[in-house]
This record gives sequence, C-alpha cells and structure tokens, in this order.
Amino acid sequence: MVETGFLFPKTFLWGAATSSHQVEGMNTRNDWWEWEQTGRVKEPSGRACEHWDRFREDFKLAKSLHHNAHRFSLEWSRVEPEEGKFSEEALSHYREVIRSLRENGLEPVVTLNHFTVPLWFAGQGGWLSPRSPELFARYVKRAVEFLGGEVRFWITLNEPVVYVFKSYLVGEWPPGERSYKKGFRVLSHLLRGHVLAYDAIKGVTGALPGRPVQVGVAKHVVIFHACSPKSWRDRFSVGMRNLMFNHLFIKALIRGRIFYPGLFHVRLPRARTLDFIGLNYYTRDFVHNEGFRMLEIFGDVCTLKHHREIGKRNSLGWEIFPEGLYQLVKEFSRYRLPLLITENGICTDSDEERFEFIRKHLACLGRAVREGAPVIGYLYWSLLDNFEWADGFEPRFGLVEVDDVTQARRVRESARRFSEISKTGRISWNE
Ligand code: IFM
Repeated sequence: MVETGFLFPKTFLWGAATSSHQVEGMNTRNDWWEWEQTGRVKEPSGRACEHWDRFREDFKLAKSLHHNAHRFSLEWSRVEPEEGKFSEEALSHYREVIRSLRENGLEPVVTLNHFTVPLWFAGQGGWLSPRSPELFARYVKRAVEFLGGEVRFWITLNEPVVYVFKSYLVGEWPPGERSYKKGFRVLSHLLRGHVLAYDAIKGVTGALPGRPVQVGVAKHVVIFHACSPKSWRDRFSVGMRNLMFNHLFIKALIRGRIFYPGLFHVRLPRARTLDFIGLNYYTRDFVHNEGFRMLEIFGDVCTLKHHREIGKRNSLGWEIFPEGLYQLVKEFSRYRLPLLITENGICTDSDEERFEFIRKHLACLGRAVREGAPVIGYLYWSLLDNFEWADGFEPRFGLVEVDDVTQARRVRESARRFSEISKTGRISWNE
C-alpha cells in the first residue's frame, strides 16, 4: 500500500513561540529599548503587541488552535530591574502567565534570555564582562526558585551565535560592536553562563517534587551550500560555517571544552549540560570562500548575488528551503538528545504561502521522525505578528494577525489549517 502521510506521536508538542521584547510592550529598562531611541531601527517596539496585558486572550486563541505547548521568554530587565533587586511583581506576573498556559492545556517552554539584557547589566559591559556568567546565573536561580515547580522545559539562551554575530561582529544590534576578539569573548561567556544556569536550574528544581526538568538552548541553524559545488575553497568555507555557526556551541556544551587552534578555545566548568537541543530553522545560505585569514575562512553569502537554484523567499529575502529541516534534524540526531523545533516560520503577506511553508516543513520533519529522529515537538514562529528587531513591525510572521493601531487579533486561515494538523497529528505527503 502506498503511504500517504505520517502520524506524529501522541506526545508530540505542537504550538508557537514568542519572546518578551517582541510582544510584551514597554520594556523600557533593557538595552534594546535604549538602542531603539537612538533611531538605529526602522521603528521602536513601543507597545509591541501589549501581550503583557493580553496574554490570557492570546493563550485562549492558541488553545482554540489545538496547540498543546507554548514558548515564551522572561524579560530579565523586568525580573531584575536593578542589579541584585528582584521584582516580586514581575515574577508574580510570569507565574500568572504560566498558570494561564496550564489552564489552557499549553505546556510552557520558558526561555530565560532572548537577546535583551537589563540596562544595568549592559552598563557593566554586558556579556563582555567576566562577571556576566555569574550575573546571569544569579537571575536564573531567582527566577527558577519562584517559578520552577511549574515548568518542565527551560531554555537558557536564545540563538547565542546569532546574538554574537549581530551584536559583536557586524554591530547591527546593541551594543553595536564590530570585533571578532570581543565576539569570541562573549561567546565563551555565553557558554559559561549556560553551564552555570544549568546547574542553578538543576540545583533548585532537584529539591522540588514533580516531573523531571529539561534544560536546553534554542540554537539557530542554517543550511549552508557552496556557491560553486566544484570549488574546494567554497566547500571549505561551508564546512567552517557549519561548524562555527551550527555545531560549535552544542559541541562545547556536550564535551565541556572546545579547542580549535588559532580560532577558539574554551574550557567549561563541566560537560553534558544539555537535556535537549532546541532548533530554530528558517533558511539556506549559499557560501563562497573569501580567503584564509580570520573571518575570511567563513566566506561570504552569494545567495542574493548570483545563485540560480534559489527558491522562493520570505519578505525579508530569506530563501524557503523545507528540505533543510530534514537535513538538519538528521544531522543533529547524532548528538543523541531529544530535539525540539523551537522556531520555524515565515514572514509574508501571503497567508496561502504561510500554510504552504508550514505544510512542507512538517512533511520534511515527519520524514525525519519516521526515520527515527528524536524530535519531541514543533513550535511555529510566531503566534503573533510582532516586533522583528531592526526590521520593526513590517515582517509578518504571525499565525494571528495583530492590528498595529487597535491591537485587535485576527486568526489567519493558515493558523486554522495548521490547527488541523496539530489536532490530528497527521501530515500528508502531498496535499
Ligand atoms: O524574530 C526572530 C526571533 O527573535 C529569533 N529567531 C528568528 C526570528 C525571526 O527573525
């Protein structure tokens, strides 16, 4: 009999993701807010989606769409607005958020840091400061002491390598640095911050009754292909990018140390501090080699310049390449840890295209799961149209449309069609 589709496991997590600064609104005490006031972004985040006040309404929508999980982040600058002073009010708010998720049958997946940092932390040098891992772990410990009994999935850091790239190598995000030396220093502090946070979470929750707590990171992954497949130089740069961008952070956390002569060396307090790996997948880049000196080895992207194979793109110009999800999930299966798709989504003005994107990616994911990949869930980015960092509110990623002026929510057709899949757990190969 010809197989027409695939049934995901009954325990599979289905849902969507958001992050504090992108949806809550009025996060006035973090580095991004300050950065926005200097006019270096298309528009400031302002009230964003007013999710701080409207989370109940938003979770009801998620429930009506047959989601059974939801990823969101705590805003560090609200929880610890001044160094060492924790806000009971903010922590209680997040407890309400988690309770509301549970009341709606949504498993909370909680990110502890999604790019933004408190102004006081930025003022001390941010992640460049040698104290940064300890400061991060102190905040994590307090947050988990308050909320730990109610959360099973913790994500310490969102896309640490993207953060280093945007904030410390190309200077597009705060603090606007352009230095690979600083970039590598921040990377090693983020790694250490994760390990200390992992220990803090395990230390606090080990004493609590209930289900085992799982700690991971949300790792942004990209499929890299050579601009000229015949060029060994291009293939070399593809390998370097894949290693540096996709794998290094994970390998370092699993092994507890990483040593690439002349490039990067870090020794962590200990090994094996990941219980699952979160994957954020969006696109493929074509790469060509630029030389063999520092940074040149990673090559440059020729996607926009001249490559012919390139398929459709989203409204930010990123190529849509569903097969990449299959390839990456297979590649990351080698770590023998559960994989959670913590982000996958499209910004587009065509809702038809959004559903096609979801359907094709889920078909690829289903194929990987059928072949034994240990994937435990899929969270679409994003539940709501929201603040897309330097690109402002124009890119529309949401399953739910948000009216900029009235803040009214409207469920998109793609969300309804995705909800049929999450309800039944079934994806057909060729609808
Ligand atoms: O909006 C971002 C999110 O904050 C991190 N991952 C990628 C998304 C789309 O760019």
